[in-house]
Amino acid sequence: MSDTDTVLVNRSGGAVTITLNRPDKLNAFNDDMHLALRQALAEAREAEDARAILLTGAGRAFCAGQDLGDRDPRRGVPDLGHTLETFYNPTVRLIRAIEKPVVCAVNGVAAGAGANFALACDIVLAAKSARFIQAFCRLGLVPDAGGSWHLTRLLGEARAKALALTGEPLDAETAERWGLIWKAVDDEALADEARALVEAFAKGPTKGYGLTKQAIHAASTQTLDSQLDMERDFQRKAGYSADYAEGVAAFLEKRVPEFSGK
Ligand code: T3D
Repeated sequence: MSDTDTVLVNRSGGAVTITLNRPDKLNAFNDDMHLALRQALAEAREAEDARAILLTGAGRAFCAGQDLGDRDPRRGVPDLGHTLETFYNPTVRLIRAIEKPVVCAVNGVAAGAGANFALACDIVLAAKSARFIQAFCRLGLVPDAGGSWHLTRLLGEARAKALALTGEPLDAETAERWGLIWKAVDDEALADEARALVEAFAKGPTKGYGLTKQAIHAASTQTLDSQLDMERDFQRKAGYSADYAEGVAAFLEKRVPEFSGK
């Protein structure tokens, strides 16, 4: 790890903290940061002893979306469909597919794809001073990195359209009240609260968490009937896990469970 790394990775027990690290650019994405983030997420996904992930930003911002310095039209017109396919979409798909909790600590402004990467995570905590900005309309673009999907599902069409068409900043407390994020916390408490959450997840029943994520993801596209079948199948799998046996044993023995993640 060096100060010039665009993404910093820190492992503490089963908790992996991934920090976007271009603070001078408000952690805007260049190609290098895209690839480094994807590699860090993929490694955390694969490592059996990595059991929970925290994504956050260095400095005063979480992420200002695409680095617009790399999009100067005087140097040629970019194919943005290609950049979404190559850089943004694989990372959103990866975050959703990780069968471990992914927490996002939005430590400051989250704009454009930066806001929408946060929404792709499982649990979003934000500093009260943070703002979520669907900045795309200011550039003549459409919300990407899953934004049109997450905003609409989490907020409904009226609020999704208003945020996307006006580009108005949404403060963290309103985002919490509207159900866009889990919690807005005092700025000085954000890092500790996020770390505590991820450390708790890192000691939790990882297999059950993974299946829970999958079931909730499936819910928006399935009928109740199909969802009930899925719950039956997932519960069967969860019931065979070592963590289920440990959870029940700990309850019966009136002690705190020690989950292995298996
Ligand atoms: O292109 C594709 O591949 C398609 C995909 C697109 C995905 C997207 O994310 S499109 C949306 C891109 N992002 C934006 O439009 C946001 C642009 N930034 C802002 O609107 C503002 O910076 C913020 C609202 C985020 C924060 O405002 P403020 O006043 O707190 O900070 P600032 O002074 O504007 O920025 C501080 C520095 O960061 C400044 O650099 P300087 O002047 O100190 O050298 C600024 O230029 C730089 N910066 C901020 N955002 C970006 C950026 N540099 C490059 N790209 C940025 N996105």
